Amino acid sequence: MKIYGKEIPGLEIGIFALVVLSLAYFLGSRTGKAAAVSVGDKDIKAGSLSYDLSQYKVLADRILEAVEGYGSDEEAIYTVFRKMRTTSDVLQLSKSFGSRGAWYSGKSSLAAWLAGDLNNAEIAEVNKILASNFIAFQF
Ligand SMILES: [Ca+2]
Repeated sequence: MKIYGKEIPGLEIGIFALVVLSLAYFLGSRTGKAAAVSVGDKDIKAGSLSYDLSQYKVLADRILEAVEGYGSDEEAIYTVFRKMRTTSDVLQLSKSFGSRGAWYSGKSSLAAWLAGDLNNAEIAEVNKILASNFIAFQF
């Protein structure tokens, strides 16, 4: 490849690699979000819900408050997940959360928000809380 008449060896390969990596990252994050949005709404069992439907909306609001904007409030997130008693509770929380976010953050599912805002140790803590409540679902 020539830039301003000078031959730059390896630049084409470098640019090609960058394009491929960017594309892979973009597609990977997109498919990940798409999969997270559709997790198990059909698997919600009305008889296994621990709270009124309105309560899941309140809890979903708390999680959005905890993740939106700079940083995140992990304790608030853990507190919500400590209230989960069944897999259906978690799936209903995710359904009530839906796809949320302001124009500057973009709309995402609950799972995508957690994946984007929490580090691996914090995700592990959420999963530990779920497991300790005998919930098989993991983020
Ligand atoms: Ca955040």
